[in-house]
Amino acid sequence: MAPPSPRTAGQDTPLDQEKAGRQETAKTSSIQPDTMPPGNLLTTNQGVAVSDDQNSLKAGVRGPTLLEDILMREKITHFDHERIPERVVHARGTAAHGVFQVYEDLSELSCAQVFRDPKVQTPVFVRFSTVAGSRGSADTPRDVRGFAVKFYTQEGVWDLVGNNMPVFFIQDANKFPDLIHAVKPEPNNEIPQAASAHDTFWDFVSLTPESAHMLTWVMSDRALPRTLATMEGFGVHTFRLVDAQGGWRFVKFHWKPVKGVCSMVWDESHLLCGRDPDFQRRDLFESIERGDYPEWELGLQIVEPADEHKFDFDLLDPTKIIPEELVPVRKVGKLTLNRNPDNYFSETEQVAFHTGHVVPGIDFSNDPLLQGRLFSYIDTQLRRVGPNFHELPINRSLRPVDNNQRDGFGRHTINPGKVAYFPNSLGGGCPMHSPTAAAAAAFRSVAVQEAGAKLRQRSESFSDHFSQATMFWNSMSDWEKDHIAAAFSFELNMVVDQGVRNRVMNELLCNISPQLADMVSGATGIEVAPAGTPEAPTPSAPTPSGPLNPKAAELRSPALSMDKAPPVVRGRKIAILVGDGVDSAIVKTMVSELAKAGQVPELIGPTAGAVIDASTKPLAVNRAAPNAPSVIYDAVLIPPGVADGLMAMPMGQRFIDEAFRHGKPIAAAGDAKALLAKLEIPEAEGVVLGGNKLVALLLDNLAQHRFPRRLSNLAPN
Ligand code: HDE
Repeated sequence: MAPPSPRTAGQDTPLDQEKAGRQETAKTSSIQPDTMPPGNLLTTNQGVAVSDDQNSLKAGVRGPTLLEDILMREKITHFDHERIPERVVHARGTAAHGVFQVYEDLSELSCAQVFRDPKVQTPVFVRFSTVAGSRGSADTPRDVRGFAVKFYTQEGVWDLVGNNMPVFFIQDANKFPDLIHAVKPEPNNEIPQAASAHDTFWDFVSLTPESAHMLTWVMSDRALPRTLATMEGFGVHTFRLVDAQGGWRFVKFHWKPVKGVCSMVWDESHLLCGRDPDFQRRDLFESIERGDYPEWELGLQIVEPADEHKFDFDLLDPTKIIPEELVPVRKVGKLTLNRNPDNYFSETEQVAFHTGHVVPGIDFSNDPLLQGRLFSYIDTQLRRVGPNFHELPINRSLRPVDNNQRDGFGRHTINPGKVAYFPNSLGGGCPMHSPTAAAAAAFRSVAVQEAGAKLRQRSESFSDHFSQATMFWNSMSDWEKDHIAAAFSFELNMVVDQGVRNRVMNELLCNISPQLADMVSGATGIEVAPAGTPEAPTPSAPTPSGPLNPKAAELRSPALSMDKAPPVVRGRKIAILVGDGVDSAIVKTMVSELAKAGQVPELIGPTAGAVIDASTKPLAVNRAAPNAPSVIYDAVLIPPGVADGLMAMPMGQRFIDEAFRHGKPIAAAGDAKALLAKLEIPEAEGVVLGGNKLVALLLDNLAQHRFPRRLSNLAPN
């Protein structure tokens, strides 16, 4: 076969056409020189044209391959080195480009340029991740989600490396390797993948009472975000914002999703791990492609230095939140993700975050977890990506880098001249310190007074491990409590060691809430025993909790509950079940009404291709029912004329049954009554039967997201 003829100069490639109309930012143009669309002719890495890429160089057509085959050896060697070590945590991730813009000048809080000018759009790259799973694991296990934002500011790179939960399991960075060794697959058999439901994790946390608060979050539906666009983000630690005069305040960073916080139920996320392990990355990718850009508002909680000690917890303790009712979250700007990466490896995999990447105007607190992270991230990037990680296009600062660091693996920059030291006279003294006049533009640590004995000790002010866990529990609605208790029960029923089970019950759950302990006891058979009477001698926790707070039962923070209607209902995926004999005119109207309302309708038929409508014409479907599980949709619509066909179709029935059990809105034409009765679907909230108002009724119900009170038992089955 003749090879395809090369494109003529100036002709648009398919990639050029794909990129037309994309949003451009300073970062896009900065990485443009490194973005290489495919050219016309194959070359080696040295730019030498290749005449044959199909056959290796051999001594005779049937002879041995020659060591001299420079083409094959270069190609295979590069292939052998295609992987970099995966992240030790947060290996499974997905990312997008976007912009951040403040609503108003915040220079009274911070001299960082990113906060000062509401006209400036700062380019960002945001990577979302799970923590425990390997790179090839699923998107939707019960887990914390990473929410790492790289701001390419005019003053250098700022990384806000946060999570979708505002607290953490441990108070001191030195415990991190233990926590991760405990939650990762057990080292003898590498089981289980991406799951905390095993003995070593619960053993560790049962002896680490400071984990109690985080455990309530991780066992809640916050650990099962429906999409990445519907989860909150948090900087977790207390940081400092610094103004141009060197004045500073404490700050906690929040990301509030414009679409609201929506989660799945456990059974659904469990099923998704198998039915569509790429569910969340696909959702992010597709929503950006169709122009439904995920957005978050940046929120700040500001605490004046004089108020540092006015709370009944320590601001430096990362297992504590500042309840929003005590310090309101001020929304100061918006993050919009508007462009998918061009290449997963070059961008999403090689992006290297570091809590220590800050710009003038942002500084750290003494939170011992944050302090340890300041060491770990640079260390991990050196190991994972190499000493010149900052030179890779995705990591490169928009502001030119100028210093005397040289060489190392993969050095990109060619630094001419003989001067690579400071101070120097041979290079005219350059590069030199920022002049004092430009002091605000140079990084300076806040000159806070620090004095104290050298010691390894936890502050007494960190010792109340349970009050906020109790507050979290108290703030949940009835269904949220059911889900939390079901999650603890599921996990503890996976734990084999009786001592560990007892310890979690009696040393954690009983101290969080007797109600929670009772619910979990009923579902696991673990007895609630008076503290100190375990069956086996219990090793005591190395950092025991202080006395329990007698007022904890009264603590509440309504902002913590997810039992609120999402403010924006957009981009929901609606399955319209169709079959032969369907009224295609009605279906087309439904599709257009849903699309007009910003939703994503898809027609599901018994097979791929088309169904034959009532007037014997083909109606194209988007997917075949066996390949389109209900878990990937947010609601189901059963148009008129298909109920009889569905009655005979187990796959369709399973679809509806699952949607019901997962609390999703179901809208069915009147003739589906018998079908719903056959499936034992009662006239419950979120289930509507109707005629021509079906779409309107469905849209009303979509605004609720889910109807979790429909069934109390949502454990996997
Ligand atoms: Fe991380 N964490 N972490 N972490 N973390 C990493 O850095 C670490 C912690 C977070 O999308 C690693 O590049 C220590 C809290 C995110 O690339 C590593 C401690 C929070 C990501 C590391 C923590 C996070 C990471 C592994 C305890 C929320 C993914 C790969 C002191 C505020 C970033 C890497 C991305 C990644 C260390 C605790 C968030 C090993 C030592 C608390 C979102 O450096």
